[in-house]
Amino acid sequence: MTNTASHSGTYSGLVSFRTAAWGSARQAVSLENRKTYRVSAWAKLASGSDTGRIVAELTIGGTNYYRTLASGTINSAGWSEIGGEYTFNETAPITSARIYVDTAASTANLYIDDLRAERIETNLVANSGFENGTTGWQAAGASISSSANDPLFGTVTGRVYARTDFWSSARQQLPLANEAAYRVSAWVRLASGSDTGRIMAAVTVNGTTQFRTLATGPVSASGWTEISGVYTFHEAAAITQALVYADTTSTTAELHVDNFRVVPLYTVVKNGGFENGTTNWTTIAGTGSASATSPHGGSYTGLVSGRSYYYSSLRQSVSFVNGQTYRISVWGKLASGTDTANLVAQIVVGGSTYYRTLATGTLGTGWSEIAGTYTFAESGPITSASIYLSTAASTADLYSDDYTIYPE
Ligand SMILES: [Ca+2]
Ligand SMILES: [Ca+2]
Repeated sequence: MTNTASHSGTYSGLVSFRTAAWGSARQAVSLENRKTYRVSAWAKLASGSDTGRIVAELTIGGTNYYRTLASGTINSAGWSEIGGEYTFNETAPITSARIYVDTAASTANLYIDDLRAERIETNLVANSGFENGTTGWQAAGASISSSANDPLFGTVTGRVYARTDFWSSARQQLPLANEAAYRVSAWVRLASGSDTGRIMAAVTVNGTTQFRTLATGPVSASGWTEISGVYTFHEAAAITQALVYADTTSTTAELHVDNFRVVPLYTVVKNGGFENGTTNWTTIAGTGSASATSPHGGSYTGLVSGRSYYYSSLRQSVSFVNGQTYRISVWGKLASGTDTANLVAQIVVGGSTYYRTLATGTLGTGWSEIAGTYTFAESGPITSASIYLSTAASTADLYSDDYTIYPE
């Protein structure tokens, strides 16, 4: 540390005798895969000018990886801020991480100050609190404005008035994808009366508009309520356009809307719908295939035939983080009979193998969902894991489709 030059407070960091551009002061931090971070730092060189970088050194499965989180020009003339947002998209959980500021080429003495990294959610909705007026929003069957009456978050809220029908709303176009899951939420209040409020998506699929209810909740004039839920699109084809909005089910009363959030969730299961055949899957004690016979979603379903044991199944290696809560869903059916079915995680902790039932339900000859939430509470890190759908006793042919497991 030095007090000869600081951006704020009395001290700044000083890295001198730098033998390489990566010469830096590093700090161990906790960074999570699939999460978005807002990073910033102030930096200055003792001489010259160069690209300054905020870098994360990640350890994943014993190997180090380097990710440039943000970069910008820094020089000796004065303090410059480097900043940006970065989402980690690694193939496995980040087991440890360090963060630091370095340069692209310069080895001049490097001053750094106010290095920050904070986790933020990726909200796809722009101007989600209407603080920038109606920018990004379009009116459907109503007039829209931002209103300083009745503020909830910030200084204004969205106001949807002169509503001609229950679907009259402020809408925003978002890049939503089929077979992807989203956590949606919005705060809503009516100017009068009460009703059921909805968060809706009008999605264009094969040239036709489909209306999907993403979440519902009671709304009224007596106070603000939050509508929230998690929704996964299972459309017949790709979504080519999507408009998201909050509406009601019958009233045309004026609607106030604030903090509209649509956050993408990332399933840890790959090819969970078997649309890429049995890629990513292996079969235990049976014959696994992707069958085109009455899939639950898309064109194919997983099928295990010739099952010699109740645990005969399609399996996939996945990454689980101890302490993390996961939202689980899989659809299954049997070729005959009924039985209890369990979505099981086989995990390795401290060199020992354990079996955890993530969700349980009953399967028959029609499609049923096995769903729930599960939080791992192990004695140490989960070093490897696989998941599979098992029956309790039946050895009938087992169909399964649309596996999703989302970290909450
Ligand atoms: Ca607001
Ligand atoms: Ca499928």
